[in-house]
Formats: sequence, C-alpha cells, structure tokens
Amino acid sequence: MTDFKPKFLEVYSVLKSDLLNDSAFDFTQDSRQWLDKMLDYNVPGGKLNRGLSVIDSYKLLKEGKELTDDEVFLACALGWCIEWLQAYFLVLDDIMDNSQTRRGQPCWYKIPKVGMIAVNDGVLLRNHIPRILKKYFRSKAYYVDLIDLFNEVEFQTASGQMIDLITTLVGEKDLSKYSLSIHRRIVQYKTAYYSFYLPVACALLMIGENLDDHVNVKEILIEMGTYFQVQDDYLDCFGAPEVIGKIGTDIEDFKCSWLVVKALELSNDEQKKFLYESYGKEDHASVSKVKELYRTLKLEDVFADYESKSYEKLIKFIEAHPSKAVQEVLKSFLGKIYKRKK
Ligand code: DMA
Ligand code: MG
Ligand code: MG
Ligand code: MG
Repeated sequence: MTDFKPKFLEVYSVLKSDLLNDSAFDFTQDSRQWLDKMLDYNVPGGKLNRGLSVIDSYKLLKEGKELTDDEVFLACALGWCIEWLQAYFLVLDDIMDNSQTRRGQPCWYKIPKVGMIAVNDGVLLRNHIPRILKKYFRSKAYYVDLIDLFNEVEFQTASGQMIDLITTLVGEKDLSKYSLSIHRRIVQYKTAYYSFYLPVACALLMIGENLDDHVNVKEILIEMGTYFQVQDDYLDCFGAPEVIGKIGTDIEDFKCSWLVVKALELSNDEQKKFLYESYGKEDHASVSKVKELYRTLKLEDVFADYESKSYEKLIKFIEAHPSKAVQEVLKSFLGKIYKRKK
C-alpha cells in the first residue's frame, strides 16, 4: 500500500498554519505561540491510524485509479480533522481519568504552565474542526453531510464518555452493576464511532456515497472498534508503558474495563469479595493485588482467546460483504490493529 504518511504530515503543517493565521482572531505573539505549541503537543504525536485510514480507505475505494493531488490533500485534511477530534477528547479524558502520561510525555494538563487551561485548549481543538471543514469543503456537495457526520460522532463519543464516567461515581462504587453488556455500550459509544466508523465514513462521503447505504459497513466497524477498546483495556494493565506511551489508571479509577468484567465472571466467592474490597483504590498495594488476581485468573489467556475469536468473526463478516473494494478497506483497517502492542 502507498505510504501516505509523509504527505499526511505535510498537510498538518498547512492546516496548522491556516489556524495560526486565522483572520477571525487577532493574534498576539503570545497567543500564536501558545496555540502553535499546544497543537504540536497534542495533535500529531499519536499512531495516526485514524487519520491515515481516511486516505488509505479512499485509495482502496478508488480501485486502482490514480488520486489527484487535490484528492490526496482533501483526504488528508479529513484525516487530520479526526486527529483533531481525538486530541480534543484525549486532552479532556486525561484530566477526567486523572492520567499522568500520554504518548510518552506528560499529559497536557500536567504541564505546570498549562493546568486547567487545558480545558479551554480542548474546546479550542474541537472548534478548529469546523474551521478546517469550512475552508476546504464548503463548496463540496457532501459538505452538509460531513458536518452532520462529525456532529453525530462527537455526540456519540461524549455520550460514551458520560456513561464511562458516571459508572465510576465515588460513593456508588458497586461492582455488581458491571457486566459485558454495559461494557459494550460504553466502548461502542466512547471509542468505536469516532475511531472506526468516522474515518471510513469520511472516505465514503468523499467518493460520493450515501452513508445510509452503508449500514452494514458501520456495523462491522463498530464491532472492530469494540475489539479495539477491549485491547485498550487489556493494555492498560498488561501493556508496557514505554510502548503504549501511557500509564494505566483503570483499576484506580474503578473503570468498567473488560478485564474487571471478565475477572468478576471467573472469580470464586473469595476472589470476588477481594475484588469488591480492592477495585478502585488509589494505593499501589491494592492495585498490585488486583493485577495479581488478574494473573491468577489467567486473563492474559482469556484475552488471547477473545482476540483470535474476534479476528475470525470480523473476517467472516467482512468476507460476506458484496463489494471487494469495501472488503479491502475493512481488512486493511483490521490488519492495522490485530494483535497490536500499542
Ligand atoms: C478513551 O477511553 C476514550 C476517549 C473518547 C478518549 P480511555 O480513557 O480508556 O482512553 P485512554 O486509555 O487512552 O485514556
Ligand atoms: Mg483515559
Ligand atoms: Mg477515559
Ligand atoms: Mg484506556
């Protein structure tokens, strides 16, 4: 597959420069510097999987036809809008999850000079998206659908974050409410729509498709996104922080993680009692003991089994799709995440 990464990174510079010279704001030296630094710190430092998936998908949907420079630029710009959306959600997510590191560096709000200014920076990142869309897509037939898509997906993600957060409310810590079905609801909304459906939906709109005709693709992508977030939950505990770039906080935060749901399923009465007492505690000893229980219950093997079964199931769904080009798009996406270590 063509490596669009160098081109993709070039487009970042163009978009950043647009925003740093936005005529709707009277920039001072300080404000331009802040924005410049804030963007570089939060937008481009991730794996860029979501962003690159727009151009990769678009290329596959074109079935071998050459892309014009303009098409490449536009697909990259849409990819960056997703990375901007992700940056916005992550800046705020790290505050709410009380996280320390992200992408191998301190979380943005952890920088002493930043602190709670990060909240407004998150809002700004979010507001950049419609500005990018307006500048480059206003004249396109699919402009309204694009705006609508980003709005819907943002709403879904924020709603997912809400259920992720309210299930952990202090004073109401009750593990008996955690189940696979609640976990599924949370991850579908907080992760799957924006991380999986959105990039492919962007490529479909660019090529002139009506999204209502691709409900089936959406379902497969939501399934894939669910699998992706289970990996994220797994890596939160079993991943290497220097590889995933973040230190897990799910146990401390009393999160409805796939691991705790599985642990509850597999525990005997004594183990369950221990989990009820220790899950969601800040102190290092409690966290270590929860991890120890996860190991005793062989959750690493349970996960490996889930992973290969999910892969087989997804491949079966994908191969049932009538379009070869769409199959390629979905397989390429799945290939990027299968057995990921970060
Ligand atoms: C993150 O879920 C979801 C969004 C919308 C940012 P998470 O808190 O598990 O993510 P991470 O592990 O990256 O903090
Ligand atoms: Mg988090
Ligand atoms: Mg979170
Ligand atoms: Mg996580």
